[in-house]
Amino acid sequence: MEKEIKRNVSLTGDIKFTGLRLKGPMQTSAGLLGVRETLRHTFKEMGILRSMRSLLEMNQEDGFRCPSCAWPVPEHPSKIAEYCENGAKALADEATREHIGGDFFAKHSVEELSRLSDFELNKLGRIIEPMVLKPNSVHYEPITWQDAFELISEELHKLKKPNEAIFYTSGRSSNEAAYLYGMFARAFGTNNLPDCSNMCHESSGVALSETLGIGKGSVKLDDLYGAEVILVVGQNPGTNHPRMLSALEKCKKNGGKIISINPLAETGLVNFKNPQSISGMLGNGQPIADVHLAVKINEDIPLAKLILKKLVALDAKNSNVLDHEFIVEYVDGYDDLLKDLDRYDMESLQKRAGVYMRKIDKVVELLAENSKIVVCWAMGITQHKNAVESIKEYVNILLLKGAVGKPFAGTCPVRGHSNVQGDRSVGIMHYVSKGLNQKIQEHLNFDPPTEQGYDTVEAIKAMHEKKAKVFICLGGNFVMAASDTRFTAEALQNCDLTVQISTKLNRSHLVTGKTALLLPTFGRSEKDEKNGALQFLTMESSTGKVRQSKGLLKPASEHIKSEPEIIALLAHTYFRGNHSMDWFSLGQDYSLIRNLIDKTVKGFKNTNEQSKGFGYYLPNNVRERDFRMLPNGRAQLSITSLPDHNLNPDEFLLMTIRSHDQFNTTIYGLNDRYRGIHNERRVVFMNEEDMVEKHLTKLDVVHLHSNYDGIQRTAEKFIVVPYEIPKGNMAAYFPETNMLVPHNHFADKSQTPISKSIKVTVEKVS
Ligand SMILES: Nc1nc2c(c(=O)[nH]1)N[C@H]1C(S)=C(S)[C@@H](COP(=O)(O)OP(=O)(O)OC[C@H]3O[C@@H](n4cnc5c(=O)[nH]c(N)nc54)[C@H](O)[C@@H]3O)O[C@H]1N2
Ligand SMILES: Nc1nc2c(c(=O)[nH]1)N[C@H]1C(S)=C(S)[C@@H](COP(=O)(O)OP(=O)(O)OC[C@H]3O[C@@H](n4cnc5c(=O)[nH]c(N)nc54)[C@H](O)[C@@H]3O)O[C@H]1N2
Ligand SMILES: [Mo]
Repeated sequence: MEKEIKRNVSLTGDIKFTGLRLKGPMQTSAGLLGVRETLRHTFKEMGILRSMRSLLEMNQEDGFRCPSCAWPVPEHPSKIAEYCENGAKALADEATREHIGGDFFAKHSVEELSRLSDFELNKLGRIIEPMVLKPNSVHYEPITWQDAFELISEELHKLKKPNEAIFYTSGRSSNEAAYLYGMFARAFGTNNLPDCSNMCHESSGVALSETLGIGKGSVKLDDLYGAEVILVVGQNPGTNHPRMLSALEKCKKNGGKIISINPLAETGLVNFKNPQSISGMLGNGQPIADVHLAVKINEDIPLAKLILKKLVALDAKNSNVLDHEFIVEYVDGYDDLLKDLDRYDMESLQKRAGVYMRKIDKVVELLAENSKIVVCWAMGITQHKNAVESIKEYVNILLLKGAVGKPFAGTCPVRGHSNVQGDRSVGIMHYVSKGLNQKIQEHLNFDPPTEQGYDTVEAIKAMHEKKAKVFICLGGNFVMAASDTRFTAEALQNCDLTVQISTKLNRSHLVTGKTALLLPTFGRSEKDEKNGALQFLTMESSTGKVRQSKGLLKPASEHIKSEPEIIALLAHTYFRGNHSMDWFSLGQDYSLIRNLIDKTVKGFKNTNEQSKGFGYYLPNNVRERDFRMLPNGRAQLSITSLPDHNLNPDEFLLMTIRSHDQFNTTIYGLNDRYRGIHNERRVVFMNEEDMVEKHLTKLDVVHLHSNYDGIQRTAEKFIVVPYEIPKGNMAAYFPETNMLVPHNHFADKSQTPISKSIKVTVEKVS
């Protein structure tokens, strides 16, 4: 038995300031500056020729899908630039020429590496050979692939129950890899399949399933082009879904109106210069939002109730404001909703929302006069205690307007990771789907488990309590992405084995179980050839379209493997040929995986052929106004309650948001250009009146504390930046602030951590 040591690893890296320069928020997004930034990042990381070749293939018919967000690609993509600045940064990040392997890890211990910041860790480059961290060591050392698979198999065989293993997925994965992974977990005997959706759009899945019968959005890209009104709620598309701005611009050109609902006036929504057109690059740009409602953090429910009340009042005068025909034919709960709305008075709702009445009236007018309405939303809505109810309120608006299941109208939860929706579709979920289980029995010939597994927060708790001992991650940076960094770190360190299938180094490779494995894999832009045949992968966009993706770059090293092959070989080693599925062959020819997906997953059909070109749409009941999967066969209006924050007088609500130079926990750079922040991430945005009350001045340094259930959590050292943000609200970047999010406080029903409304106090550092 090897002696076990306790490793002294840092969860933050050495905390240091990097030299903040404040320039004030920008008025315009994208444009020439966006193009310049794109080229600067890619040339530096990838070299000029490789950059130009790959950028021209990104999102094109026969190319690879952008590894950044899940925004769909138009049928006729722009030949110049069907990518955005941040997509190009994602590409540069994975296709970097910096590499690390055995020599590097022999020189640097995990303890030493952990003192680097997340930005510095990511810069080290691609991991190019499998590595193991043994229980008695602080240095990773090379391991052969076969030994790595044997080690995992052995640990899995040692477990008393299959539920002691957990299989996490980040939404970067392909349908093929995710399917194999989900099926391996089930064949092994567990539904412990938490994924990044649990921290992301789980609330949307729950709210939409309960109201409309499917946990996905209903609109297609063309619906946005022709919509009369689009609400963009709790989302920052200029940074996180930049190609969406082209769709919003198109909508406006067709006469549509855009309403932004957000505590911050995010730059992308204020003005946008389309990099796909010459006039866009050189002209003055296009204002995107016609109305901006600066709602207070997590006061969307009072705001939506106020809008609903006003629409109902207008309808009482002029009965064609609501779509009564649609309501009578398809909707449940109309009378109850009206009765409930009567309980609230308009003035107190407005006060809570913190938005001027005349602006709300402008929005109500637009909604009253039009019926082709789309609501888009993202993390500003999904990461609160009452996230599910907030989404349901916006669905109420759509249902009363009949703006569901017809062209140019519907729901648009804007997904995050580029294939998070596809991973879910093909079976990455902790709950049990009876339909899928039946198909597994029928076509894969094994009995899948029937007991629900752990989601993300339950997984952390189980590892903390030592009920789970093996933790495998298909992508992601779990320790930094999850809430309550310290608690999550303890949970991981309690495991016997943690396995990370990754492209680049991150803190989850340093904060590990007793034994840790690092299995390096291909990025999406890399060419995947097996036995002389070029393989492709498939992904599903935010609007439910399945499309193929073919990499073109030479892989970072000959010693790395693709995700499907890694999973297939692991399963092959674990079962030793003693299983109904031919795991080995599946990892060699992905068309075989797609055949199984077609046979077992609802909606997938002839994917090998249909995914070619621009792909095919999966069926979606809402598009057909088919609500038969709901209890009464009807869409459901919802009655919600007002959020109760129960703030102490000295507490603020803090939202943890993304800067322009990051992809989740991957930090590309230190600027948040649109918000005027340069060369620093440790900033906290505050309302100037709040600063006066707290005796704080610009550039003061503060600690942030949260206090839940008597436990004080602290994130140290943030520079105060005065900003236009509602009074009582603050913003700071994640993952630096994840320390503050209590692991046991999450959204009702969806269990998504409350990353956008954390109660905090500020303490000035003397
Ligand atoms: N470049 C880049 N692209 C990305 C990502 C990335 O990190 N970088 N991440 C990907 C992923 S996984 C995801 S999930 C998406 C995330 O995309 P977003 O959801 O746009 O990301 P956040 O930065 O979390 O932004 C949340 C927005 O909600 C607003 N907000 C916060 N609280 C509230 C509220 O209570 N009400 C309302 N109405 N608004 C609120 C904030 O001001 C902010 O504008 O982006 C994806 N795309
Ligand atoms: N406070 C706070 N916390 C949050 C959020 C928030 O808004 N606020 N947002 C939440 C959300 S929406 C999400 S989705 C999660 C994100 O959580 P995760 O999905 O866990 O995190 P990522 O940062 O996307 O993971 C990045 C790592 O994935 C690996 N990687 C990159 N590309 C590939 C690939 O192609 N294959 C494989 N196998 N690995 C790859 C790299 O090693 C990289 O370091 O974070 C959540 N956490
Ligand atoms: Mo996400």
